[in-house]
Amino acid sequence: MSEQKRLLLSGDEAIGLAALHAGVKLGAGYPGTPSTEILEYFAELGGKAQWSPNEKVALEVAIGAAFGGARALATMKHVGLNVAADPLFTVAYTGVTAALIIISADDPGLASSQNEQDNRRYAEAAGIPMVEPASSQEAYDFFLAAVELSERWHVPVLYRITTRVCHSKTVVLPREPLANVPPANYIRDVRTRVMIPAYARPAHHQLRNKLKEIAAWNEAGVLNQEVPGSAKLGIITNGVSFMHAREAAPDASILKLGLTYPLPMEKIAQFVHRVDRCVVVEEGDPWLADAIRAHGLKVESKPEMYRFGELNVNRVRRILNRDTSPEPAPKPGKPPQLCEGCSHRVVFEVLRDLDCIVSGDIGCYTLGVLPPFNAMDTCVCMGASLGVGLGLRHTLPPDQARRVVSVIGDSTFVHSGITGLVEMVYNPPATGHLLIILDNGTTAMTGHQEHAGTGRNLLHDPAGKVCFEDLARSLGVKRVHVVDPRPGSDEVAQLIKECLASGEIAVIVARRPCILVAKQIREYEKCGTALTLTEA
Ligand SMILES: Cc1ncc(C[n+]2csc(CCOP(=O)(O)OP(=O)(O)O)c2C)c(N)n1
Ligand code: SF4
Repeated sequence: MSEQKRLLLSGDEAIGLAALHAGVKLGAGYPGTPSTEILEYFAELGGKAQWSPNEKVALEVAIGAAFGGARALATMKHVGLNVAADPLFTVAYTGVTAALIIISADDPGLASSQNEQDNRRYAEAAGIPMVEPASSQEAYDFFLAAVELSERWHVPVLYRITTRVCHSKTVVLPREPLANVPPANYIRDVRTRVMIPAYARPAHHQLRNKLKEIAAWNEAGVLNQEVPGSAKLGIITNGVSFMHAREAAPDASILKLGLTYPLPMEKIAQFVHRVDRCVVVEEGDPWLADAIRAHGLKVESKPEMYRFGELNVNRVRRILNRDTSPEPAPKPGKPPQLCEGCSHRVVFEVLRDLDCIVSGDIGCYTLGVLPPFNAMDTCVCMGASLGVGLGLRHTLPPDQARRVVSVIGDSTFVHSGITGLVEMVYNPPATGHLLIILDNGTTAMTGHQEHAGTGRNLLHDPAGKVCFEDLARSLGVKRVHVVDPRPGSDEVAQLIKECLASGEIAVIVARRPCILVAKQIREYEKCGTALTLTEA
């Protein structure tokens, strides 16, 4: 391998490059930290990539491509897999023709998420093989291996990465692009692709048989690594925890697992029996430790306090020393704030001043919960502002119900707010309801990605555009307003008051570009995109 080929890449970039070298024909995803850069980099390199309205649609698009014989990639953050869980469980049964790699980028420590769920459980629950790299080089190499695994057994592969792997930059030596890229070609196979019960029952048996074969293959698997060391201490680990473990216990014997579902239990048993003490070092849930113990093997799991947050070298040392003394509190950081001049500010000032009960959603605007606004009462998951707001409206005493407002960002509305709007039309509360869509023309929170409401695609070129006000009207909402939330104007306050007093269902689209990309949006508009965004 020549020196020129050494690249300094983040794990996300390494996956984007590997996808290109693996001949992935289509990558679909929805932005979410820490996964977002994968598709952006893949597209930058010339791969065909697109943002879908949400993760479920992204996975379905990727499934379609893989059914048709084209290698496909679906990317999302960990909570995105909850949205995509319905197709996930059934594509395990249908299998695929060409490789399907599903990226789950988990966020232990909640650097930028609403929970720190451990998606390794999805692999087991759905019966999908899972691969976990520990570095950028592995992110690259394991992706190519995952493509081969996927096509050998015709199964989708869950590719689980975590924040540190996604965002740390390390050296990558790329290989030559894979030569055997299959051409897309549809071959009818109704029994394996149409999951009516008569076909799904045998498909489940087939899946379990495939998993047995993959487990057997994993015993000698190339994705696992043994680091020889002292027999006094053995460590079983996965992902980035491997790096911490090596530094924390340089003399220990280590078994690092790369294909973590289905597990190579014989290999693990041999390792456990070879060492005096065996500790499982893993971030998040004690998933690996529980799985190993379920086979009657004696391993130590970390104390419960290390289930929370990311691991690091020091925390791994503490785990190995069975140290459960309180950890030093992290230094208090500066609380995040909406940018000066942010278009969301005006709306939250009004909601605060009118003492509304605000059913909120996820995006930059979630910061409306903090001072000086203190104007958000609930925030559960993407799209929940509508449903939760409607539930409050239906059941609160009328004087309180009339103060309930649902607030959602434009990208989030496209993601999972539209069905909530349908619910508002279908089951309108007796006091009516008000939805405010904060349309700043971008997905600001995850780094300003495009979405179906901006009229531009992932590369910011002109694309189809969903018009929110037309959509609301077409669904039957009579009271639909578009307003520019200009600082200093009382138009927003007047409209909100009017809608709340009407007792009808209403939608206000508060449209003003995110100040950080307003200039860029104007540039895109000049290049031919038909936009209706108000100039900042
Ligand atoms: C299921 C899920 N997918 C992705 C994310 C990551 N994420 C959080 S908010 C958000 C969208 C924010 O965009 P928008 O609603 O337009 O609000 P803005 O940040 O622009 O104010 C995304 C993609 C998430 N939290 N949950
Ligand atoms: S990035 Fe844009 S949307 Fe987010 S706080 Fe700043 S101005 Fe507001």
